[in-house]
Amino acid sequence: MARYTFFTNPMSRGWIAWWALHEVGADYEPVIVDWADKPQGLLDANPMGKVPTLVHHHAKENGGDHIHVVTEAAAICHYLGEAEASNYAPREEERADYFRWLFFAAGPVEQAITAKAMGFEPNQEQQGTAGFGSLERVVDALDGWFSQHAHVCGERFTMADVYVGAQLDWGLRFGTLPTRDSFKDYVARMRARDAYKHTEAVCAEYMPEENADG
Ligand SMILES: N[C@@H](CCC(=O)N[C@@H](CS)C(=O)NCC(=O)O)C(=O)O
Repeated sequence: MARYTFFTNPMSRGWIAWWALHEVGADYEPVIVDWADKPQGLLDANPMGKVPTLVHHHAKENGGDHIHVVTEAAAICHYLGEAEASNYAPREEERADYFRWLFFAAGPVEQAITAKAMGFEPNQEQQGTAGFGSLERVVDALDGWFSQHAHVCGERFTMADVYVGAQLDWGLRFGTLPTRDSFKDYVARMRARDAYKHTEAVCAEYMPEENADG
């Protein structure tokens, strides 16, 4: 049995965890989820029935014989960095930037993009209550950071770049984020990574035919 069972779908946020699995070189078995007929194994692991969902099998021979379930793409990125003892987990001096932007991307960035896509734009008063403020403020904050830093933690790539990079990548690809030079440069660096390119190739194999070219 593979070390991880990975519930995913090629047309989903599962892509982020897929990329993370490849960055750390994890041993995993993908289970492609049909939205209309979700496998019981997914529903048992995650009552939300959402992907990505990762099941970490701890083998008896390693003193284990139990599983750990990790959901939420951002959590999966970090978990894999630690569990696989990856060089991409944050170092002591990187933790502030790492957690700050990882949580910023999973919270305010995701909420701001979703709210706008669904037709909700908070007025001035509502911006004080909405955790993301407004999409413009979120975008300016990210632009400010990536105009000064090559990665979330500066010079070095970490697992936070998988999540933040995927958010910006998708934002530019689908036009849900405005184009800024800093975003384009950062995303180009992410797309040039071997694990990113490998994920594109692997994912394409599972893509339904009508979406395979685009
Ligand atoms: N907060 C979750 C969101 C996961 C999510 O919404 N996944 C969607 C696909 S992108 C899904 O599984 N949708 C199927 C459903 O809700 O039934 C994360 O960041 O991983």
